[in-house]
Order: sequence, then structure tokens, then C-alpha cells
Amino acid sequence: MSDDMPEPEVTKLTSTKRKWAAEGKFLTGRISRPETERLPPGQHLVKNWPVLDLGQQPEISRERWRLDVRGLVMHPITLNWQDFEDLPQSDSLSDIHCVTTWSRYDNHWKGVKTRDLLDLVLPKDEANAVMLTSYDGYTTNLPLSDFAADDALLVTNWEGQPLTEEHGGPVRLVVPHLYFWKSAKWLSRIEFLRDDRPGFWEKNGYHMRGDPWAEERYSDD
Ligand SMILES: Nc1nc2c(c(=O)[nH]1)N[C@H]1C(S)=C(S)[C@@H](COP(=O)(O)O)O[C@H]1N2
Ligand SMILES: [Mo]
Repeated sequence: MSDDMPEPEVTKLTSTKRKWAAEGKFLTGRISRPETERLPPGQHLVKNWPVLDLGQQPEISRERWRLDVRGLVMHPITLNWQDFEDLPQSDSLSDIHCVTTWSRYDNHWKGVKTRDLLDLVLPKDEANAVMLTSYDGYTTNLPLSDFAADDALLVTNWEGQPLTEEHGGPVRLVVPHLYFWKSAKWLSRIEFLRDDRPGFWEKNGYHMRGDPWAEERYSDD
């Protein structure tokens, strides 16, 4: 490198990213698995896509939809549909594992990576968890490291089509490496918290983390 080569500017964003990398902040301890271990223990495959929720499917038009991102972040923000569409869009391919024992392979998703949202709002050092709140009143919690997984997506499309209302449109979360109850439909709010605390199912006996390969279905007590 020549001496007159300018140093890349260290913005707040790049310095934050570097710090996360140095701390291993988003390392979840996940390892890649052989194809024979693709189906987690106690699961069976389905070809259809079942609908599961609390029984109230809110009708939220794209015009009315807002995503409120708040709590322990440098830049709290409320996004409307257009703001959300203007964020970098990504594709991903992943499997669904529901705690009720069905799994569905090879879902093509499109949406915004949670990491791209994190780059926008910049979680503070003290943030360790997120609480998601949905338009039907549902809540679910995740450690920040799980929410920030490389393949976690705020999804607007499935198999090339807008996400249907019954599956959580206009926008739902998809976190492929955890049981599907963590993937909030009709997402309305993401709150960054110091400490992980239980959401709806977690208060009702489900596991705080929900790793399908460790069969973290229910809490021990
Ligand atoms: N807002 C909201 N999100 C939710 C739920 C819910 O009741 N409300 N149920 C969860 C559960 S238990 C599952 S298994 C999946 C089901 O998603 P699907 O109906 O698209 O299969 O959504 C999860 N996200
Ligand atoms: Mo579920």
C-alpha cells in the first residue's frame, strides 16, 4: 500500500460493526450440519404450509402498516411501507421448524435482513435482547445474537408473492434457526432491551430460546 493512499473513513457505523465483530456479538455457536441432520429431532416433514396463530388475523394494509423500532438503540425510528421498501432487499432460502412438530423445507423469502435494520438503528452496548410486538397483540422475545443471525429476515415475500395476511403480511420476522413461534407475524414493534424477558408463549411454558436441534420446546419449570 502506498503512503498517499487515504485511510478509509471510520464512521460510527463501521466502528460499531468492528466492535461487534471483535466481541463476537453475533456468534450464536451454530455449526453447519450434514444434510442427513437437516430435520431436527422429533420433527416430521409437511409439504403444505399450516397457519398457526392466536386466532385473530389483523388486516393491516401496507398504507397503514408501521414498524416502530425503539429501546436501547442510538437511532429509534418508525418506518412506513415506503421507508421499508427503500432499505436493502435480500433473498434467503430456509426451512421452517414449528414446535408442534411440523417442518417445511426450502422456503424462498424476500425482505430486509435484521442486520441491515441493526445498521440503521445501531443497538447500544447494553442491548442484549429484543421484544417483538405484533398487530394481534402477540409478543415474543429473542436474544440479540439470535435476532441478528445472518439469515434472519423481516419478510415481505414468500415464493415470489407478497406474504399473505394469514401468514403475517405485510411484514413478519423469519428466524430460521429457532422454532417458528419466534417468527412474529404482523410485526409492529421491535424493542431493544438490556435483559431478555418472556413474551406470550414464553410466559406460557415455552422455552426462552427455542433451538430445534436442542429440542428447546418447553421451559423446565
Ligand atoms: N403475531 C403473531 N405471530 C405469530 C403467532 C401469533 O399467534 N401471532 N404464532 C406463532 C406461531 S406459534 C407459529 S408456529 C408461527 C406460524 O406461522 P404461520 O401461520 O405462517 O405458519 O407464527 C408465529 N408467529
Ligand atoms: Mo407454533
